[in-house]
Amino acid sequence: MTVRLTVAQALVRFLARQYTERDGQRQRLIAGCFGIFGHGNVAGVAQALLQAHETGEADLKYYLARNEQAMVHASVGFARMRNRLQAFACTASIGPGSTNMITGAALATINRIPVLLLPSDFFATRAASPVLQELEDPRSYDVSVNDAFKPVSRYWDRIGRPEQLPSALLAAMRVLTDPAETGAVTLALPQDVQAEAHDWPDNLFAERTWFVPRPRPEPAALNRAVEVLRGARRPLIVAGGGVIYSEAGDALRRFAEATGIGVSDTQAGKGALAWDHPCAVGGVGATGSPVANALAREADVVLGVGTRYSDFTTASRTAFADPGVRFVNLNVAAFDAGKHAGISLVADARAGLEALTQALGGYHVDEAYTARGQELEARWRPVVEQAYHLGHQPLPAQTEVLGALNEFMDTRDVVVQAAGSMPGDLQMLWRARDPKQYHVEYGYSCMGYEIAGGLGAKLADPGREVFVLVGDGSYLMMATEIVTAVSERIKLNIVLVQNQGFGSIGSLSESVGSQRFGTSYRYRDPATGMLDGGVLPVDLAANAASLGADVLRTRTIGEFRAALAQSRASDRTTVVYIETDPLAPVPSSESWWDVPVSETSALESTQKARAAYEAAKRSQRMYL
Ligand SMILES: Cc1ncc(C[n+]2csc(CCOP(=O)(O)OP(=O)(O)O)c2C)c(N)n1
Ligand SMILES: [Mg+2]
Repeated sequence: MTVRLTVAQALVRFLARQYTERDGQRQRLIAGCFGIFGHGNVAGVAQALLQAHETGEADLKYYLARNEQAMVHASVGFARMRNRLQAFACTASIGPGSTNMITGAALATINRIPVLLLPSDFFATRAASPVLQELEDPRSYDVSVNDAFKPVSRYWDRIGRPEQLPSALLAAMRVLTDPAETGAVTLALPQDVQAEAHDWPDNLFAERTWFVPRPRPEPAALNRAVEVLRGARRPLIVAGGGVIYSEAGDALRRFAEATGIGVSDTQAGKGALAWDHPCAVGGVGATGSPVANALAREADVVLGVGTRYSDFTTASRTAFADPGVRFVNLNVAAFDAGKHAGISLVADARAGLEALTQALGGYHVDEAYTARGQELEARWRPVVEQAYHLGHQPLPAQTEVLGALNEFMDTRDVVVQAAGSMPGDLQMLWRARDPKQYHVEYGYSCMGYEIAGGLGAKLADPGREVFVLVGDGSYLMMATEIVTAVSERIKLNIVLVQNQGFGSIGSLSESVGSQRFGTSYRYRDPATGMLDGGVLPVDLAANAASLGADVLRTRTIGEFRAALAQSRASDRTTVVYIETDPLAPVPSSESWWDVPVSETSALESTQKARAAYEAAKRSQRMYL
């Protein structure tokens, strides 16, 4: 039996009938479709979505985004909240609509989060070429702007003929649902092919379940890992995002309790173990806590679980300073498990931790070593308390805003952030109580992720309050999805932190000898020729109100706390606005990040920074 549908209609019908299943729980794989229509998809995918809705046949709920990059971010926020078991599709018109998604694709792939991208493409027949927005590469008519998705996609295909669709769809679903391979999946859809009819075998549209595996470690690899761990005197766990996606928090806690090994976390892994668990030692690496970093420096064995060991996690390969340090890497992706010449333990985080707990029976670190972690932690806690309640004047410190939010939030509430000075402050200071509470996108650290990602997180779990933290720079880059939130009546709490520019890059600039050059949003001063004149007459709170959000302006931490309560009580998207001092003090992570400083310079500030850089660089090492 066959059924006659256009390529776009077949695509939508297929996507609506895909499911994932893990641990006996089954859910739709493609939960909905974000989109922005143009001539590339208005007659193809748009018609198919409309028809599916009107007939009630294989509906795929459509959400109109305001920016294509943002809709990919929202999809990532969604899929991350759903532990990669569900994803969104994104349809875009050809040309700029499609290429706007490339940044989102890179973000998804780097964070290992599934998203299905459906950029439109120029005519496969070339009947009207060059169509509006077609690239026209004189070397080859086969090239389109969508080729630029290739390096940032885990699967890429162009559907030049209807017959190619079934195999492309199966490959796309496989990659989306494979925890080791997942990321952005791109199916470029020429606009004429979208509208072309074909007779499809009807079993293409049978409900299909993609079983998300929990691969167990190979026994020999497990033995190798156990041998190294049994010999460890000062081991440390680095818990990454993989622990959370695998829902391995309990397995991690049981492993830590059985062995007494301290658990540090990465940006993606924070919350895997509640902050106040006796084995929790806080964030590790360049923006981590001095507790985890002291233990990392001394560690003889590092057990990385579900981590990709970014430069922030390893402090650019200076965090682990013991000359004989060895790595055991439990990861579902062999690529990550093999890093730092570690013992590769390719497995699902939960299955792997359970196997390790059993195989390591009887092993426990020395009491003295446990006591050392607890002692460091006891000294660190008052430092956090102080940062939370600094009483900085006249403007509050950002750490006070984060502290007030941390103290205000319920266990199940979610905080969303991505770029600027906040991810660092958060990784060091945030006290996460639930595996889904801390949602900081720090694989791509993309300014503009915050509001869009928050929208996706809220769509994924409407029962949780979502608190988006966004700096003025990120806000200016992409506040667009406030409008989507308003039109969909999706309630977000947005904390807008105004510090007149780039607090983060300002202090980084200072540390590399570049004197905060070009990092504040100020008038150009005619006397200096630099952007260090007066404060601009820019009112981001008024901007947010103009986009349809309720806005609460606050000046003090007391007002801020009251506004948070008001925002939570409301059912409308609310922006809580507060101005902070970008120069307020922040505790030190006692760590380092490799940002190369000019080797030669006419500026004294740069020369000084270079000397410090060379000294720090000496402690960097290859883990071989
Ligand atoms: C899209 C993008 N462009 C540039 C950067 C580099 N960058 C990192 S943080 C930052 C400034 C962020 O400003 P803001 O949101 O106000 O946060 P603040 O640093 O003031 O905390 C910049 C430009 C980035 N991460 N993402
Ligand atoms: Mg700022």
